[in-house]
Amino acid sequence: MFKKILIANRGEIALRIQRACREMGIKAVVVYSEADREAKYVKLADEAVCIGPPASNLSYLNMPAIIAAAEVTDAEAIHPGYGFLSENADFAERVERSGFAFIGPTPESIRTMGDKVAAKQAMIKAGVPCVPGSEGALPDDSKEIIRQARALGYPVIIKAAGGGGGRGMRVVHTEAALVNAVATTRTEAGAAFGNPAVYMEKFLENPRHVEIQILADTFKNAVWLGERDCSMQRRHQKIMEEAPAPGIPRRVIEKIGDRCAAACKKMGYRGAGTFEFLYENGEFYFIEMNTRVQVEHPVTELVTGIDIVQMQIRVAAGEKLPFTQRSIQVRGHALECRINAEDPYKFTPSPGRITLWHPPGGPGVRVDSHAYTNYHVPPQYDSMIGKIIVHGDTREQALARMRTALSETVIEGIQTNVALHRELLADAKVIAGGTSIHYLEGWLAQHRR
Ligand code: MV4
Repeated sequence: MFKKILIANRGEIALRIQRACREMGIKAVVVYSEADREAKYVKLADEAVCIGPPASNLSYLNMPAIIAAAEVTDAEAIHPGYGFLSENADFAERVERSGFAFIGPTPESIRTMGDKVAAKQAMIKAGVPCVPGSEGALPDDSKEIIRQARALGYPVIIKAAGGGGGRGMRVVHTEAALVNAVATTRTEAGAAFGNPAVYMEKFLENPRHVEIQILADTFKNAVWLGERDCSMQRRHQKIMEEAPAPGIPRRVIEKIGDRCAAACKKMGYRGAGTFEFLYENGEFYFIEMNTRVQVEHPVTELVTGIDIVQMQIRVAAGEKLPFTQRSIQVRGHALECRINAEDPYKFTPSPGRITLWHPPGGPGVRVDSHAYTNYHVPPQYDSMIGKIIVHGDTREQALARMRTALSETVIEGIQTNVALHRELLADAKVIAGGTSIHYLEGWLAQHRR
């Protein structure tokens, strides 16, 4: 096992990774920008290295500075967390070429999944069901594009191969709009991602977002850890997640989960990963794969009892997964509410000093946050300041625990979305479960004008 790991991230995930290290007897080095100098998780780390000014480009995205920090501290491995450099294949490659272990998949896996056309082709080959669409990237020939859209039936969606997470896509409702939409998406994709390739899919109008967590080692073992429902989102920012996904028959999920694990074995995937699906009318359709630990990983940890970050570290150190698929059980229900420092109406960031921080507690309540009274939320980064995660024997108990947790939560000095979570947990459709990816935006239009 590693003796020392460098954490190339900030905020709650930097603290989360540090906790995994400490439990495993591994020293944790954090890198930080000048804006995070006073953060508590920086003080808690065994060692801390300032890597640059507040702007991410000059600090958390600064590859030479991060690798130099690993060199001077004698770290053996680098954990990239989520966001920042976590899905940058060039970074993974530079980390490995510099003689460190990258706590994540191979650069090749990251590169394949970063190209959404290549990712989809890999899934089709591995028997994972995908949204019906173009076979690979669209050609230049307008006639052929029109023919393919007719075969699918409108509406269709044009997506950039270099996009993902909601970036670089356009819905097309009529043939009259098609060729122009493809051309515009291509131009935008070329400018934004340096890759003008686009592909087409049938547009699913009212799906849920359900994702499968997987873990794979370097001995051809791969398991899936159940699913998460992440449909509660606004502008591609998830705010609440849960596991398991309410109302989906177990046999349907099991078939998909087994396909995901099999795909990992076939691809020689290593580490933690997430297969994202759209779920509509009882069917799963793969859309993208994430090659990092995700913000919402704790709901899976609470229902399976498996520490996903520790498993990432073990697999990166060349250990075998310590369990088989048969031994993995999903127990009870977990919910996560993301706490954002933001204006509750306009959703603009609300950085500044937290003058009072009272996190909730009690049975089945977990808070993953780096915040504390007097912590200054810097304006340069994501507005998420923490997550409240609850577990219960049933979904009803988890909902009740989350309501109690939110009622105990006091955050003063900045604006947050805590009140929004409280209102959503009193909504009949949310309580019933199984709302689509469009539910929150519709709810906001009705309740927040
Ligand atoms: C789709 C779709 C409907 N049909 N693809 C948005 C994020 C990216 N991961 C893929 N996305 C979508 N792809 C087809 N064929 C609808 C979305 C989508 C969405 C997906 C997941 C979560 C939230 C979303 C919000 C709007 C659109």
